[in-house]
Amino acid sequence: MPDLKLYFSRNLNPRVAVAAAKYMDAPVEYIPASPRHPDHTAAFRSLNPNALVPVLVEDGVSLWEADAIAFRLAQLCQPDFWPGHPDAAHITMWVSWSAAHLTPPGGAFYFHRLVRPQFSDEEPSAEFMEGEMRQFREHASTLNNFLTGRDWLVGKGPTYADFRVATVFPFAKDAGLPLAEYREICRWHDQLMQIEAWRDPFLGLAEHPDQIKPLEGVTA
Ligand SMILES: N[C@@H](CCC(=O)N[C@@H](CS)C(=O)NCC(=O)O)C(=O)O
Repeated sequence: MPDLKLYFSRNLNPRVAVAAAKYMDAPVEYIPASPRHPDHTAAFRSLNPNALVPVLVEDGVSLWEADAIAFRLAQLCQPDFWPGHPDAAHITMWVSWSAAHLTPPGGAFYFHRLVRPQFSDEEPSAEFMEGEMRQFREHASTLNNFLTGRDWLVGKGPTYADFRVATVFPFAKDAGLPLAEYREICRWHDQLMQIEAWRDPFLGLAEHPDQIKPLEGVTA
């Protein structure tokens, strides 16, 4: 097994990568990171030019984007979680669909209700949020209809499709997303929440330090 370091924060996309790594019991070292802290951004760009987490460093080589990280960890640890699944193309369909359609409007609510207030009072316009809500409802309906009569999105057990499509759902209540209106989504997500890696991916992981220290394992 290669040496694997997973840089994460407790936000939306790193949450998915950490949940996938935990679910597959991947032997990664979890390193809390704050790539947007002014003291860290320059150094972090040597790991990810976008200065974002998650990043997986495998034997010194960086891989960024939660989906690429889940794909690689599945290759190493549990191929049928994605690339080795007999319906891998369907899993990729959901990964792609959620990135293009469901997660952006859901993410707008996550960002403006939960993240942006931590550093800015500048509210988006009501028209903008209404448009995002319309988009969210349209795609949530698609998902809700598809889940009718199905336990999981692809095949008979959880795959990365379920994790990725559910990206914003753990935050739905606090972000003001009307998830309760979608019965099938609630049923499916309650089932996902029974998986400890999804329910509480950060369990046992180091907190982000109050005092920002030099970034572990990185030389700027
Ligand atoms: N497309 C990227 C998005 C990564 C991203 O936007 N990361 C955000 C968190 S959701 C980030 O690093 N923000 C700074 C932080 O969390 O400290 C992915 O899917 O991995």
